[in-house]
Amino acid sequence: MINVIGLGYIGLPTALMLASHGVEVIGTDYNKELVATLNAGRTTFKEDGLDELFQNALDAGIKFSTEYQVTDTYIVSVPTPYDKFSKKVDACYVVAAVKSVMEVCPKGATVVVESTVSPGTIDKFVRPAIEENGFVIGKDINLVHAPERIIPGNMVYELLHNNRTIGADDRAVGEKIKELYMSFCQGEIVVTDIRTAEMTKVVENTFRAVNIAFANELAKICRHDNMDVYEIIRICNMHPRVNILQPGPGVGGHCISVDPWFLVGDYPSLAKVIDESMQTNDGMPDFVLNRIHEIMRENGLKDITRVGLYGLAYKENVDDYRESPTLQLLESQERHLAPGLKTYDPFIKNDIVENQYHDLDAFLAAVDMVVIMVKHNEIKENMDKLAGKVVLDCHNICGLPGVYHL
Ligand code: SAJ
Repeated sequence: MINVIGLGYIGLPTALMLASHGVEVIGTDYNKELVATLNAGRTTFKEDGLDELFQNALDAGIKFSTEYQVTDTYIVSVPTPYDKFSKKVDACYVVAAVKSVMEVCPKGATVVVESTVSPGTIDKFVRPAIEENGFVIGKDINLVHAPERIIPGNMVYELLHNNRTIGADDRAVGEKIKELYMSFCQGEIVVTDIRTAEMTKVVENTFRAVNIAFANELAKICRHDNMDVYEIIRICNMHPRVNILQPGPGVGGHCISVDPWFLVGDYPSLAKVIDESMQTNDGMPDFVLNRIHEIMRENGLKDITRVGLYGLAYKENVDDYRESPTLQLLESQERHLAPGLKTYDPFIKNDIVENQYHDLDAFLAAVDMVVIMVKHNEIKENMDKLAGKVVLDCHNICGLPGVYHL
């Protein structure tokens, strides 16, 4: 039996996928409400194919509990926040979960850490948490790091098809865990050591962050001299060895906007390009805010409360708003002592900010200017409703005449 610890964005789909492929699974989370919701037969977030996967897993006998189980294999998939000041990973949840596992697990058990951690975290924090219980790693407890790679918005497909990395001290243990993931994963699974697995995961997200920063910097350069950044990127990308990403109103989510900071925090004098890139991305909401004020002036609009931000999620078609550029922009606007911007997001049903609407038509009726912060399918399908509004399209999806861009 596998005990999956942490039933959030990664742990839950992983647990469901294992259970749907014939593995006996019990999912554990310390959040009683979350466990109760799952036990009542409801998923806790929206994702393509997740509800069907959930049903398959229930049919296969998956169970959810707040208790850690006595078994031989644990997958730990809990959050790894970062400390905003030191830029270092905060491994407290991983360490707490591993310590709780140590209280119940028998000798010979394998602990797989799936949570993303910065290189060296397992040596620095996880090994001591195991050893302080008197366990000898490699003899009493096997340790594995298997960072996930799935992308929110396409998680179920990517769980099945992505290649994976497994880091282990002992090759044979790595191969055994590889077999477990092969119960559902159709991609290639590489077995390596733990430090390499830690580093590859952070480097992958850093690669993307740096490339998005490059696109964002191009957007700023092009804005400065009134060039069309989208047309320039489109043409450059016709070169066989150029593949530039898209500029946007900022970089959110709990991965690309966080993980690269681990490298800056740990190697401040070496990670220069990464540091600059992260600052460029983090500066985008302020860049958008300046554009809003510029465009308001140009159109004689004086009332900030008649400006609406479309989208609160960190990216399109997901309901996750962690580190969302819209929230960053709202914070910035409030620092300028002029709150009042209106917002709306079809995926966010609860009230998370002031002046938030829950109906597209009501939102549009309340504003003269719309800023497209997130390219949800809903707005793409309702472009005609933007007629007559001043529009700042941060994703170049509008195609309407007179629309403003980054
Ligand atoms: N974004 C841009 N321009 C782009 C692409 C993205 O501004 O061209 C923005 C998005 O709008 C969003 C942010 O970047 O705000 C991040 O979105 P994303 O879709 O690039 O990535 P995430 O954070 O949802 O998922 C990433 C993925 N990592 C890589 O692609 C290298 C995913 O595979 C990882 O599993 C995930 O991080 C994670 O959990 O680490």
